[in-house]
Amino acid sequence: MNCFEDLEYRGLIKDISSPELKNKLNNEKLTFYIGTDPTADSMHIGHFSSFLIATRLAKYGHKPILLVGGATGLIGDPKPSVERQMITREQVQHNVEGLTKQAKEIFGFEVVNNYDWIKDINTIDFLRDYGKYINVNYMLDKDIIARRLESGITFCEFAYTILQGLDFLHLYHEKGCTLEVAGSDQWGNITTGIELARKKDDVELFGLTMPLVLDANGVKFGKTEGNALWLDKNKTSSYELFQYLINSDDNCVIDYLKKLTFLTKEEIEDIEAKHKEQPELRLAQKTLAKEVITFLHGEEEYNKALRISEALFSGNIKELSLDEIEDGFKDVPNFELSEELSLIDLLVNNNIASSRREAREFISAGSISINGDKYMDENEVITRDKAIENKVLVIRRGKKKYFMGLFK
Ligand code: 383
Repeated sequence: MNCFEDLEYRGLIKDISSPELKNKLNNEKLTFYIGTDPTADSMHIGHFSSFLIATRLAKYGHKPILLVGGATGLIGDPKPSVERQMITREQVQHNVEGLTKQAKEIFGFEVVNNYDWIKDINTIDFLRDYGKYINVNYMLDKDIIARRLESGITFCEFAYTILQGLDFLHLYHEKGCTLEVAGSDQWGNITTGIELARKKDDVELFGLTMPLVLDANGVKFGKTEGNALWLDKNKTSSYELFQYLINSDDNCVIDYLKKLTFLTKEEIEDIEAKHKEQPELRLAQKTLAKEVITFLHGEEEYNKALRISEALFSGNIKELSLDEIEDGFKDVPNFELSEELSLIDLLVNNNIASSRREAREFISAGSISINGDKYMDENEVITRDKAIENKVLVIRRGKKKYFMGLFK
């Protein structure tokens, strides 16, 4: 399979700026770039699904440049619905540092910051050197800008696309970059760069966009209720990521394997056949979790996530370290314990049971276990030595309800 066929097989091509790009990707070594704005200090899994194209194209001999938008982050790429909240320069700087470090660590490619070349362009030069080449009518035709005309758009955000366009031209001049890659929402910005290069320098630059990765409900991949899945493992633990990936819908998981892993077509087809036969084994989901977490955080983190999930499934809590328990039970109700107390007090004081009578019922029915052991004696006293590493009690009520008590 050649490079373009591989991208097509994986469903990674939404639009290309010219059919010629196909041959170029197959027969030449291109320098290309993909960018992100510093709206947070970590990328999330949605960025990952796009940025992975860098590693994929590098395997075919193309040269990636990753761009962090220290300048564009101060302006804000217009969203289809509303104007963005401005973020402070300090916040942008902090985010640039986080993203730069992360991009280098995860992908290992060159990272550039557009603040370095945009900060010194003065207003007159900006308007003469770039503004003069971009027709407002042309800008108004761009999908996102057109969608904002009703609700309103400031000049600040309106001008954003020209900055991204001049980045492309800058990287062409400085680094011979001839291709910009991105998710499909960036088509309008990519074509501004192509337009600028054509008009100003009479050269043809190229663009490629990828479709957004969606889940079974048509929601963006990685959007969980409330929170994003961050690539920083201090913000989203490997175990949380594992949970998300392992729960992928059967109808999407093969698509995710194509888009988010480097498994070959043959390997994916083999998994697909086995998965169809016995979906309950969740082979496809397990492979996805393994590939993605290993790529992002390394094999050790993957093994840790797997260990936590197996221990929680089998109830063998004592096999886990304190650190692993904290990862695995981050979201369960937790409380502090100052001294030893009776089992009944433990349950009632911490709202595990609503009354002493209910606590007794839970205990005699065998519904209470602590650190994996069933507690059936209502006169039991809970002492520190029952805690894992003398610190933590994982209390389970019934089949699924967990609580965590921590000795001070
Ligand atoms: C800035 C200056 C450039 C080139 C790109 C940029 C950032 C770009 C943008 N990208 C998104 C982001 O930062 O806003 N204007 O969150 C996302 N990307 C990638 C991908 C995606 C896009 O970082 O579709 C999802 O992740 O392109 O929404 O010179």
